[in-house]
Amino acid sequence: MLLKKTTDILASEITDKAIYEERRKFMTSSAGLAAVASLLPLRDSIAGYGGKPLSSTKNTQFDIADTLTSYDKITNYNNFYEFGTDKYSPAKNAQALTTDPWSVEISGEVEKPGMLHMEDILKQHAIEERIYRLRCVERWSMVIPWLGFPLAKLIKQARPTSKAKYVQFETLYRPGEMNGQKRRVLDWPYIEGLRIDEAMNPLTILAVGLYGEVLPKQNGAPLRLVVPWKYGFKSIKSIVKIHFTDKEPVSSWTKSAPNEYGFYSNVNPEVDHPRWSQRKERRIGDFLKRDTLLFNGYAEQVAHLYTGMDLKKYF
Ligand SMILES: Nc1nc2c(c(=O)[nH]1)N[C@H]1C(S)=C(S)[C@@H](COP(=O)(O)O)O[C@H]1N2
Ligand SMILES: [Mo]
Repeated sequence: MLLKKTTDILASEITDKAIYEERRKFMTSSAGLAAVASLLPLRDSIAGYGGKPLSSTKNTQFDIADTLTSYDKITNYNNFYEFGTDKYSPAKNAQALTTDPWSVEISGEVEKPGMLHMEDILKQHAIEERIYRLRCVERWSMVIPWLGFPLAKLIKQARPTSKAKYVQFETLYRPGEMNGQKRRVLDWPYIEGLRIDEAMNPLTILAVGLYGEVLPKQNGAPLRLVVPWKYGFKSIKSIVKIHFTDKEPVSSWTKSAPNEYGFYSNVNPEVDHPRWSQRKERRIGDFLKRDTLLFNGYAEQVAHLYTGMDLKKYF
């Protein structure tokens, strides 16, 4: 995500340069040869990156043929504004976050509001591995082997009332540990929202890990949303509150720039961002750009949610 216009241009230039430099270094170093192995498609759970292992069952229902992005890229090139506005700070700064103990408040239009403890969440839900694309609104994308479970399972437990039309999510507000929250780059806490049917869609998961291990802090430990057909910013990290409501939530990004970031934020090559086209994207690790797919390639699973809606109006 990007801030103001001038910072923006700067941020994307820095990003391109960093990728280029890194690539150049890679091409000319002896590490290049060894790293070729990591370019081969990895289709099995791979543990052993130093984090706490987490057992899971593979769910191949949504499998895609894309090559996985490396663990190194997934965990060192992040957007997590609570820990800084550049891509490289979260990997370092997020280590200050206390993620245990952790609990999530369930509130609003539900029959069973209350506090859920992270240990109980992990005990109650079978963890699956699912490989999903993630497309950032900034025109880069990754392929990530998540560990998680369908959000629908947690929602059903909470027993939403008939007034629960939307779900609002909130990230932790703890400026003592989240150094980025000392600056008002966004209106903290970070807020996101989904329509209840989007939240219940089988593709929508709460992630608790990646690459066979507990979620690294920079990727949103201990619990984050993953909504693969929407721009990356909808996939809110380090969730502490899930609130059910009859009103459309106003997300932090919509609040900061309503003409740029709408409630839906579905990946759509036909709907330009006011300042750039969304037709192409750079898969992190690739040199050439590729075409962006409608709903990030998940149209078959989710297009029905938007039948009859003008996607340019409801962007
Ligand atoms: N709380 C919070 N969640 C967040 C963000 C953030 O700044 N704060 N950034 C979003 C954006 S813009 C993207 S692209 C994804 C990045 O997820 P990743 O770092 O795991 O790839 O997280 C999203 N979730
Ligand atoms: Mo993003």
